[in-house]
Amino acid sequence: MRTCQMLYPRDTVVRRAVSMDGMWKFRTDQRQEGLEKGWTKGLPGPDLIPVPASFQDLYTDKDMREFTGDVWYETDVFVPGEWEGKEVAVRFGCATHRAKVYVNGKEAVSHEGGFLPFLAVVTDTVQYNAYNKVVVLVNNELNVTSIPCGETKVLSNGKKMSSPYFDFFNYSGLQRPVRLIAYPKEHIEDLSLVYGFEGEDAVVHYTVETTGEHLVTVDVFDALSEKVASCTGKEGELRIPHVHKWGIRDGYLYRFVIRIMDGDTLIDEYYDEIGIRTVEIKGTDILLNGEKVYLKGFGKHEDSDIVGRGFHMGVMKRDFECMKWINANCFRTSHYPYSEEIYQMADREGMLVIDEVAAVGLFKSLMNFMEASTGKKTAFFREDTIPQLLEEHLQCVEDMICRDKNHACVIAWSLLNEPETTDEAAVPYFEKVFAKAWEADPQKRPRTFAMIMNSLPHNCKCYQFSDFLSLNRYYGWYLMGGYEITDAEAAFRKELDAWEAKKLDRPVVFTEYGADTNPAEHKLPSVMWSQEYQLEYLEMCHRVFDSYPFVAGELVWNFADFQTTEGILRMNGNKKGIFTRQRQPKQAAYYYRERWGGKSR
Ligand code: GCB
Repeated sequence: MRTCQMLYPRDTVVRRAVSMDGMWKFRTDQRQEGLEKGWTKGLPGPDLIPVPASFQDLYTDKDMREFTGDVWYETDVFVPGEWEGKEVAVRFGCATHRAKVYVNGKEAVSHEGGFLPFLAVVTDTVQYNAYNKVVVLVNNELNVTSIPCGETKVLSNGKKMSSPYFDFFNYSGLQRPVRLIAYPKEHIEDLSLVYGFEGEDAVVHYTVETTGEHLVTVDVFDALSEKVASCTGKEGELRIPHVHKWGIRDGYLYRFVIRIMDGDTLIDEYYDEIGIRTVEIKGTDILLNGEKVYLKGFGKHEDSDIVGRGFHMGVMKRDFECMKWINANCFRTSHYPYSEEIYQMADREGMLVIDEVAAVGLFKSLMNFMEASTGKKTAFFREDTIPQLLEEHLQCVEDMICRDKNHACVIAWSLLNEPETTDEAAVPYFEKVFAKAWEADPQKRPRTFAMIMNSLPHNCKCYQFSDFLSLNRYYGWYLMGGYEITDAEAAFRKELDAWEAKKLDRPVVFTEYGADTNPAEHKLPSVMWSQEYQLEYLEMCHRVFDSYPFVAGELVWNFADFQTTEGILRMNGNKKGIFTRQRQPKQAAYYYRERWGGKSR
């Protein structure tokens, strides 16, 4: 278990969190000579780049944008003398896809996986009251044993190139905030919460993990800072009278303050802002606080001009404003866990989130979403690389749930995107992944995975694992697009009839449907890629959704246009956005604003 590094860094009486964001030294390592040449002690060259950001779109040179291999970052950080006696660590929001961290020339940690936080504990390596050198070696190569999956090609000129098995640009680097943190030696490692309601009150069962045996206290404060409940012990029950439940566009948060006490002496203190709500599936309904909700919103990406996948507070704010304007209530963190600040914002804004782990590309193809439509099978889960991939996948599921389990906004876990499911060999793999999520989540939230076009009622071997079915469907785009759209609608209905006939008694959510649209293209009558066709396509899909009572949500693909690898199917990126990459509305956005504003299924 790597629990303690998942707590979001906060300042309290006995904890410190200092931002290390800013301009860092940077260097690509084409010939992989950095280690030999001693770059762990400091980088040659004057180049500086911002952290957090993806490095790819900052330069004007194509070799930099496409760079695949090792890149190095360096900064100096001052460690205050008064921190001596505490644990000291550098906390990375993420390093994509893997990293080794060196502090004052010594390796502090090595981490695999590009979308979750990790700590380099440096208590005994740093010099106090002095500047310390932090060097990070980041590698962004894709392969089939780490998630997401892909390949690294070597071109005839010797340069490497990323070939993702997925449809988003392989942005990488230090893309999220980095902080220097200090916390007590005996400390709080984890907090888990489970909610129930009794009349007007909430009953909150809590568990606190600490590294010692001193007394633990928990106090709960409402939004006016009035204490509303308290309890002692590592495990217990808190009763919050007249609870203000967290809900859609009603992001009411309580402050939970946890302390470790030695008599009157404070050993550790941590707090979190918590929304109290329940989520469950009942028959074909998704219930929030016991009431049926219909999910309206998007599959998103962390993606914007210049900073790529880098966390940018302005972009986050704009995205939430656009989602509220259009009357959305939900988004999926396709196709990886997002930066922690985004979940905090969703908690505050009362926005529902389906949290997805980066298990995308588990289908051996560079264009899986295309080839799958043709019914192609690849026997992905029969490869001998699968045990290693599974190990990594399970670790990421555990880390994601550990990081995000206390967010009210997270209503479900998406454990894979568009894996191959038509081969029996997938079944034992799925079994383990779904069991891991169940075991890791104290709230036992619904689990799902996003199903590719060829995972159909008659051939999908894995849908039974999902508490609600998540369908990615492109009838009328990849299949039977344009004037054939009437046949697309008939085929779409035929598939849904076949799901209905299975009497699954579970909700179905459309986690993807969409049509590429050039915002500059208008054409009457419509052609594919025009704004008019996007609307016709969406209206067709909605006619279908509205005819089946077990449909519990529609998350259109995508919130905004986003960058992908270049190719003949992508015009400088995927254009299925309802907003442009600059977050301006396409015509379809006004249509959604009306549909979602009025919809109460
Ligand atoms: C999918 C994938 C998504 C793609 C999308 C598309 O099925 O899950 O990553 O971007 O289709 O636009 O083709």
